[in-house]
Amino acid sequence: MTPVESFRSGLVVLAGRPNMGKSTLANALSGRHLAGVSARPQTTRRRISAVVDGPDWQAVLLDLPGFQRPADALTARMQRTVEQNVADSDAALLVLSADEPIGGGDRFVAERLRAAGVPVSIVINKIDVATPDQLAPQIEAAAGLLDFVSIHPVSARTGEGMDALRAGLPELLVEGPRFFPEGVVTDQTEEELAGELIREAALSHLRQELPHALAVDVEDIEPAAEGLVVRADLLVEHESQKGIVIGKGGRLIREIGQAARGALSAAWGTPVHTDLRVKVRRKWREDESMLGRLGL
Ligand SMILES: Nc1nc2c(ncn2[C@@H]2O[C@H](COP(=O)(O)OP(=O)(O)O)[C@@H](O)[C@H]2O)c(=O)[nH]1
Ligand SMILES: [Mg+2]
Repeated sequence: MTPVESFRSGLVVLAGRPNMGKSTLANALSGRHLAGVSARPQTTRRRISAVVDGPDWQAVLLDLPGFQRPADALTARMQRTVEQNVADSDAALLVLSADEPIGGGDRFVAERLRAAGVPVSIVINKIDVATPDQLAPQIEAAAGLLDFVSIHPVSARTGEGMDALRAGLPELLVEGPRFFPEGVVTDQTEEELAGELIREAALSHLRQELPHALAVDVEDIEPAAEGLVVRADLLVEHESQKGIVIGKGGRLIREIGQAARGALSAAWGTPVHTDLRVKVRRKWREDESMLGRLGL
């Protein structure tokens, strides 16, 4: 008789500074657009699970906000989410960027992972924008950060190195059953995904200063004559910000809606309409009940 192959599984946190490409990696590895991606600060505010299935293993990637120093009730909650998920995880991917020097921020994250005592693989992302002579010293510096299982230079954008990264995931897992049934890719609700992709669309159209002040509150998702309609409020903190998000003659909010409809239609495989309103909610970032309502 052949022995029964054991199944391996685990919660694997994506840990790193902001803007290293953690959310891009979660999307690329799961093959789905689950997490908002942008070069703006605070793109990721909540934990998003992205399931990666192998023949005899399942890794649940936990995409998280980047490690940061709390500045208000919102960022305090975000950092708490990071710390809790690192503490509860089975393993971690420490995500670094190939084109930025490894520094104190990366060492801080590495130290937290070391203290958590979980196996860590290192991902050096964005190799598409690094020169060949940048990469070798970067790999050497990364290797000095902490004990690791493996190091993967990759580009989440072009896909280079991603097969090897995926193939290395089971090494980080432990013997155990699936967390999610086969075919399920996330625990995100449709409302949460809609909020995430609308915010991504908004961030890609907005300037540097606004991202911190912007939140998306999805009111409802209903069947339309064709496909679905998503009704959502874009919350900002000041009247002046409202004008910025709406844009001249409503141009910006229309562009945001168009980008969000494209992303949501692709995600759900059905036409999606959006009904977006911009509202002022002063100090929502300090309002614990509002943060609760927004799932933050
Ligand atoms: N050139 C390049 N850019 C990338 C790559 N992965 C992510 N990015 C970009 O880096 C920025 C931050 O990505 P994101 O996934 O939101 O980073 P996170 O904050 O770590 O989740 C975005 O502009 C991405 O498009 C990559 O492999 N190559
Ligand atoms: Mg992110």
